[in-house]
Amino acid sequence: MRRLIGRSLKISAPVLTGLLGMAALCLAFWAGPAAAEDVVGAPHAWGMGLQEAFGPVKEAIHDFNNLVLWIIIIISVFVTALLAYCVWRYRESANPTPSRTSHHTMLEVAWTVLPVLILLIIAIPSFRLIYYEDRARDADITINVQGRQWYWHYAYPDSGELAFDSRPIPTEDLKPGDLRNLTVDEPLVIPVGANVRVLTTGQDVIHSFFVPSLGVQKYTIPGRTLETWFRADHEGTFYGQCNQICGTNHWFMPIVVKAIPQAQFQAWLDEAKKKYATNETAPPAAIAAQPAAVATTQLAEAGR
Ligand SMILES: [Cu+2]
Repeated sequence: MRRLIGRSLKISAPVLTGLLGMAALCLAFWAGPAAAEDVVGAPHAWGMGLQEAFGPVKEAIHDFNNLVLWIIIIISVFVTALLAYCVWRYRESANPTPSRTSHHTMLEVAWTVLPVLILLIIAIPSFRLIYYEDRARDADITINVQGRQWYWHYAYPDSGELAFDSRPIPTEDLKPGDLRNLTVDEPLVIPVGANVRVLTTGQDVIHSFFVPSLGVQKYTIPGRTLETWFRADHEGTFYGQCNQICGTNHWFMPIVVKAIPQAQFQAWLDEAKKKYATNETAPPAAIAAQPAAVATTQLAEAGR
């Protein structure tokens, strides 16, 4: 009996995890879908699941997430039911003389082989997704993304010297309708429906270019160039943030991607080439005013 109880207790931790997961899932369904908004690709209050997909990469991520979620649900339900049955069937009053069995070869082979098979079922689409995200096969446009402390620098190598900085807008300067902590002065503009190759580098420390609704996330590492890609299948505005701890202002490194029709994009390119012809930008006043704090942070990071 003790052995049986001990074995039951061993599987109670995953059960607890499963139950908590199911509770979170129920809450997510209860919270319901996002209200219709003018902007797309942004977080919203009480959002519990993944952000809505607006491109093929994010759709592939959703598919993989759903597959794993269903496997988790099935395992959680199975283990919970098995545990409940054992507790009821082998309670002391119903089973006063417990079995002394300590090994069961077939059972032990089964509970080793089955998890291996489940892991294989997860691994194959997982690797497929990693390679799908890895690089653009038929890129229509290339964009260089450089993470800097603490803003973004975008360059369009297909369009000569076109490059500009994208800096966050402080709360006090927001206009009506702007999203707090997510709005920038100069968004990254792309043509809708185009496969966008993204080449990332870091200027100072490691940042991460992350736009959840487009399914793009890549480290920006000093001295290295990494590749990924995305496509926006809908016109709109898609918000993201640096999601790699990169220093004092890490929390305030928003990303805005604007997808516009191809014809408008050409017009924007012509305008942008004139507008950003002199790409001289001063550091933001807020950062320039706190040199001591920044230096302390950099020292602390160097010590890590
Ligand atoms: Cu960063």
